[in-house]
Amino acid sequence: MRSKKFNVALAGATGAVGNQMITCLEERDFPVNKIKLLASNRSKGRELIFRNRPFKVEELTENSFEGMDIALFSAGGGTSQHFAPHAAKAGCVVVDNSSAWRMDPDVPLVVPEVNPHAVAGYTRKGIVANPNCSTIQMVVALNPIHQKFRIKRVVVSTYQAVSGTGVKAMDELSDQTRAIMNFSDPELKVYPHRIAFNCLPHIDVFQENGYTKEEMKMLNETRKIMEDDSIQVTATTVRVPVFYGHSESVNIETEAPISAEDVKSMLAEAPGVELVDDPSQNVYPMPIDSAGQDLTYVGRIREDFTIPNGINMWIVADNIRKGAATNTVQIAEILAQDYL
Ligand code: 25A
Ligand code: L14
Repeated sequence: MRSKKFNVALAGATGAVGNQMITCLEERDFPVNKIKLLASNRSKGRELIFRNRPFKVEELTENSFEGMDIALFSAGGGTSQHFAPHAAKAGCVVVDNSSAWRMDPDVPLVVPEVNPHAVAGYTRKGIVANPNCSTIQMVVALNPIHQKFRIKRVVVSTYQAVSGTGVKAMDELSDQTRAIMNFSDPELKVYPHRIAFNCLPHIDVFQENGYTKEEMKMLNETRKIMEDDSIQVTATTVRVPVFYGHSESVNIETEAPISAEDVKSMLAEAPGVELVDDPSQNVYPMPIDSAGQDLTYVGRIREDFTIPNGINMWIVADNIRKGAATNTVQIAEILAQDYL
């Protein structure tokens, strides 16, 4: 046991992810000496509780990081782009939850169950990136299979919770649901269409190639984390009216012959994974059971009989916990234990 403690800054502390980061630091007993809660000037002065003590939220500025050791960022891409280099310059290592730095070749992109060794690369820019939520839960489940059977291609469709978009989107789903049940007109603020009682095949912005940015992240980030540019991923990402927990229907094709039993026995042992697969008892992963948990749940594992080496499965995790806050704090734990 190391007794060293760290000064920790949270940028975006008042958001859906930032709030959960506070809880994760508490639950995992992260060695915090001082904590500093940062957000935009809208939240300045608000009080948040850490370890039963109130702390005032301060406005995030370029000078917020003097004397801090580790900063966890979840305040959106633009904020990270601007402020992370200021933190790094002050000698404060950043673990960034936004999409801003993920594909920078000088910034490691880390899922602790898959590529913990990559954290070592933090020295190049003083930044480690936390992957996209949909990518994290997919690679936690697929990496053990890839190591043994070589995955050639992945076809994935996601069913993503509104909490990924932040607090405003959770309010939108509740407000619209309430409005519709009261026979009044639902208001549109965050999403371009109604999300209550609907599904939107649209997450993040559309690109010229017809895919959304979220869909392209699932290809590019998977390759970087699994350290294999030969793996193919084609994705359709869909927003569903669920508050917490992303679900994914995943089809894989492997180089080596593979059976459903192979996958079940591997995933039963895999770090960060829980097998939830007993269809005869109506047992399979669901987002409502994943909420508030840190594991990635996998079920409906079966052979794809339309190709030689194919498997279908259903992967579920809490997008705000394992998909964001927990994974970020796990990266910070590696930094604290092995590097700082
Ligand atoms: O660019 P990205 O990476 O794609 O990220 C986009 C958004 O996704 C969320 C996060 O939203 C982010 O803003 N996010 C990021 N990574 C994520 C991940 N891996 C992720 N979600 C899931 N998985 P969020 O709502 O969770 O968090 C927003 C936080 O960021 C703070 N913030 C925003 N701009 C900032 C800033 N902090 C410092 N400087 C800036 N320039 C934001 O603080 C929040 O903590 P806040 O003070 O802006 O909001 C406090 C409360 O006020 C509400 N609110 C937001 N906007 C307004 C507002 N109230 C009034 N008017 C507004 N215009 C918020 O709901 C919040 O409760
Ligand atoms: O981290 O669900 O790249 O709207 C951006 C889209 C987080 C989730 C990221 C959403 C995502 C967000």
